[in-house]
Amino acid sequence: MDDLVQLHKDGDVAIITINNPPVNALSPGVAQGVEHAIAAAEKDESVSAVVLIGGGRTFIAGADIKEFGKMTSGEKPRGAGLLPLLLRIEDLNKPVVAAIHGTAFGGGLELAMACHYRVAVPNAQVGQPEVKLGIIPGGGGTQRLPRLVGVAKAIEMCAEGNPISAIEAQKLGLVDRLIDGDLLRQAAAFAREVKGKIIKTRERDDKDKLGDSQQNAPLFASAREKARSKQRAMIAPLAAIDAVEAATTLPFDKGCEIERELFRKCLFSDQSKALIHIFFAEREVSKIPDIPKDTPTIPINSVAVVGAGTMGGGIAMVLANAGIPVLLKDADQPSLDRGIATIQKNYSSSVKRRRFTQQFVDERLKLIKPTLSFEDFRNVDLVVEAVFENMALKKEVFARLNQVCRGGAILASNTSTLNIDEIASASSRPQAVIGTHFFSPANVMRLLEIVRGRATAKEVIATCMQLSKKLGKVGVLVGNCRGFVGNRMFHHYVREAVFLVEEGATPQQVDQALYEFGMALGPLATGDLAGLDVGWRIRKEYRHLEKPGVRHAIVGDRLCELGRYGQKTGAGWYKYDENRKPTPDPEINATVRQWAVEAGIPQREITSQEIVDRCIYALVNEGARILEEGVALRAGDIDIIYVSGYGFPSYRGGPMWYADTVGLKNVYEQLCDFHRRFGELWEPAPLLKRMALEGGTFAEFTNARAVA
Ligand code: 3H9
Repeated sequence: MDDLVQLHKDGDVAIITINNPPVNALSPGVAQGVEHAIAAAEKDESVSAVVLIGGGRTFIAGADIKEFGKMTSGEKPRGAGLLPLLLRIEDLNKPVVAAIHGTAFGGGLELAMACHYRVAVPNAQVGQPEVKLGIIPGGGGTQRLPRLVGVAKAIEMCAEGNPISAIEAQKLGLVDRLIDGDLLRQAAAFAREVKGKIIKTRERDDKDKLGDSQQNAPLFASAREKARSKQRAMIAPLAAIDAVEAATTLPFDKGCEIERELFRKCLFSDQSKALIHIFFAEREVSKIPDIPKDTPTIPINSVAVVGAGTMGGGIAMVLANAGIPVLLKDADQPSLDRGIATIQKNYSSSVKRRRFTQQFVDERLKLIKPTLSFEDFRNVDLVVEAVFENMALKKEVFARLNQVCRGGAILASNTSTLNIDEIASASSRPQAVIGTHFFSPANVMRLLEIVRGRATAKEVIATCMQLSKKLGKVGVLVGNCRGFVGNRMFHHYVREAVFLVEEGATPQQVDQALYEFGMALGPLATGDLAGLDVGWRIRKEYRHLEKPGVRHAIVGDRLCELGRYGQKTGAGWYKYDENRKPTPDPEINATVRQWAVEAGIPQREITSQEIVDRCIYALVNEGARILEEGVALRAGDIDIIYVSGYGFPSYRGGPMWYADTVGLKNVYEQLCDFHRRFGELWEPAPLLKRMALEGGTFAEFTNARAVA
């Protein structure tokens, strides 16, 4: 056969092995290779059964996602499609057994379902994750899956995209046998058991599990309702539900036609392009040009966290959840006790919500050891400082760490805005110092900004990048500047949100417009959640840097002066009940309006479009400066930061991808208009201007000096 697919024989069983590392995606040539092997097995009279298996670490992770971009840009598809192969296998008069390890995802599961039997190792995973890429299964998955697992489970798997274990798959009837031990040998033995028997009903003809319209109607109705609320504004989940519904009302071939149509509609949508961009960008973030994959790393077997507040406690939980012992330090016993009590409370609510079992939580809690003494830090491999955001205090901590920590230990700061080089200057080993900026709540948010200081050693960076994966985070390397990437951009976004309120919009109007754009939470509600005093304190610290004559917001400070810090004080832009449920506060809206009028700010009607454009383009313009300065490695890195840390809708691909989608020329023209109307804060970033005038996209932009 060829390189991608091999055929060999084990007695009377033909073994077809797919070898397309790293994940055996169905790249051009794979389907043909399998088809040739099937044809050869059919012709060979000494073959009585076939096993289909993946070489390397997995069965088949699905269609080759790289090919989708080519399809939508009009390139002719290379190689045969998957559908004819599936029918060919199903029609073969010798039993075909799919032997699954690793993952059978997307087209991989579709291929397995077209086989007559499936066996799997218990830790294998199977699923139809296509919706996460903004598409739906396109190889009959929405038609065969309900026939195998029933309508309710098929809707869930196709519309939500989460995989299930082989153990669950066996209970559902999707896997025929679980195999402990040598998968290939036992799959061949299974094939011998079933050879010569009447081949199990072809899945496409089987209707037993499809239910009737009366049973199914409430399932589809509730699935649609759930998709509309949990996967807000996304088209693929609803399309997946429509396709599964077609399986219940139409013959198999017609159902496949409907699936195909919906698949194409989704594939050619902006949402799918954005989500595929996010898929690859998330994998790209770990590639750092001057830090090769084989850079040595430092084993992290124990960690200390300084500061048992909200962030420190959350970071301790993240580490413990990954099985790493943590020392949690605070300055005095009451603060430490409060920190530990909060951790216990958070864990018990996870048990109540069934996220963790009691046993898991008990084990994690044992890993977190409270301490009041830096002396206990002598043997730890990593320290994460998470004290109050104050330079003098941080420097004091780093000077102390320098005294007590062993040589080779990593000294990390969870600062969200401060200069990492200045923090490092408090120690005599700046090469060991790095920023690890977790996002609140640290045990929930996926983003970890990893801040490279001037002297940070490559091993230290490689170790933190590796650790981020172990912690279930997406680590993004950024350069050192005030606010790094995420908060530096966010500052501009919130600035515009507050300006809009000062000019006549209500906080609710601003938040609603951005929520409808797709943000998880509006900027003002986010401020209330994070605490308005945080920004207030920072603004006061940096007030001396404000340029005279440049507009700065006034009403945010005035709210804080009234003690309205947000959720924690029961009032901010909104008022909150004891369960922190927000309601608009007409009184404060009127007061804010009065402050703005007194400050001489003209009042007017503001549209949702203006709210979205001003807030999102403020992000984009600053993102362009960040890219040009090399504070981020790639536009995709900024997108990942925003999607995984700031609630930016993944189906819009992140702010930089969104700008590319709108067209940089259009964005630039809008920025010029804002510049004319609102002054120098809107001066278009030079990179954006250049690209708008000369052509180009952020996605293509590279900066050889970035984050080096
Ligand atoms: C589909 O099947 C549609 C059908 O219904 C239609 C049929 C007509 N294609 O994630 P990793 C690359 S849609 C191309 O770091 P892990 C990935 O980019 C597809 N490339 O490893 C990376 O490359 P690099 C449905 C792929 O062990 C490398 O493999 N399937 C694909 O952490 C390693 O990836 C999915 O959505 C692919 N399908 O996780 C599954 N998959 O080294 C998507 C991976 O250059 N894949 N690559 O950066 C995954 O969920 C994870 O990759 C997986 C492995 C769990 C498999």
